Amino acid sequence: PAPRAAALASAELRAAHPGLTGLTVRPQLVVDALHGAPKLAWRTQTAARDTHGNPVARVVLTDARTGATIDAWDSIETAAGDGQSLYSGTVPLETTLSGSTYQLKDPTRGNTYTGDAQNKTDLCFFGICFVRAPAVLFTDADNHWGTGANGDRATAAVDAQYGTNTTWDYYKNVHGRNGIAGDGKGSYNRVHYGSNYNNAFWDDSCFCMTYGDGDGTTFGPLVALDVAGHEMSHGVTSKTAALTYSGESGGLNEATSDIMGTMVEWYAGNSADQGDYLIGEKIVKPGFGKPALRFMDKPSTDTKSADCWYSGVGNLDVHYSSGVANHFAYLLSEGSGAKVINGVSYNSPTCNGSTVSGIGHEKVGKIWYRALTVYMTSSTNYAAARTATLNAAKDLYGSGSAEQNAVAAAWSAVAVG
Ligand code: ASN
Ligand code: ZN
Ligand code: CA
Repeated sequence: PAPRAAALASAELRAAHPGLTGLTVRPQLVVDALHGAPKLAWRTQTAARDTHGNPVARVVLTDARTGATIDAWDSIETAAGDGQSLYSGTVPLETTLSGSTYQLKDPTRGNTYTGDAQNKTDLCFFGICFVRAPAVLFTDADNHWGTGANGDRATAAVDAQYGTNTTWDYYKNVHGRNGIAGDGKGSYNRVHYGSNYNNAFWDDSCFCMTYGDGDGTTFGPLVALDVAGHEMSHGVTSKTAALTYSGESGGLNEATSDIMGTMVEWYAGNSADQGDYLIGEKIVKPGFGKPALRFMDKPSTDTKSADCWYSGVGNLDVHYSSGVANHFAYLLSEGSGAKVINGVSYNSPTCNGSTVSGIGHEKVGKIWYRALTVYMTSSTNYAAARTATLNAAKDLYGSGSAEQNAVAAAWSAVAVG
């Protein structure tokens, strides 16, 4: 009977997702012709939310006469859509179908979603927020999002959601990390924060990403892939090494975000935003006066960042003391000297007159991630970062390996060690 089928199906969902809430159960009498001779069966649809708030759902098919389970399968209503982004072309999006409306929320990536901050701002003092700009979930009738232009408020949302998806995939597929916190739970994005707001930031307290639209003269909307990867990597750092955001550890915190944001951009393999060693090349406008925010091959190109370590480099703003590690990461990836990659010209000097050769950005991402998550701590400075990455390279490629030797040479080339 129906109640028995319903009880069985609910028990299955509860067993798979302990602590679920908002359970709904809907048994339907059907003729099952797919499992042997046609017979009367209960097709029971269950749905609920898990402890993270993610939707979970399962269908259980039971024999109406005997009550035996015939078949069962998970059945979350994920929909495959697409979006026209501002910077990354047309991109695939996994969304949630709720009733007849699509939501910009991805059940396959921990329910990451994107909302509209409606040009409002947070009001916070010393990290405590009294007012928060909203994140009004984007919805759509046909699951084709944005237009590729700013006139549609969903366009920036497409970039933000794509950036979160790509960052999620990079950490998961390359490093086996399940989400920013490693707990399978998605974060969320707010776009159109404030007005003419020339920044983007990660906030640990909401575990969320926020993007301004830029003033249109120095910056466009700050929703590019490397910016997304940069900001969300601040979340990864806060959950792992927790590098203190001042002094040399602060520079390493910033560099971690630049390095991993760059790895996300390379990982995406998107022809509209190809991999490079520049930060923010998509968001800068002519009024900024430079082709990117930061330049990893030669950080001093921005006129503020350090190329080489020196005693006191930790007194610089963290976005400039990061230069030493960004330079290290470029040299370790591509080597010193002049090089053109994907149409971008680089020319990376060394601080000790050496010539170094690179091992490729993929290995650098692996070494840095392992150093960050296994060896670095809140007080790691440049000397300790050298040791951390040497240990990571030893774990990954062996003691005395070419990779470990390259790590040593690249640090020496930026005057660390
Ligand atoms: N976009 C900046 C950053 O990630 C925001 C900040 O100043 N923390 O570094
Ligand atoms: Zn940052
Ligand atoms: Ca870039």
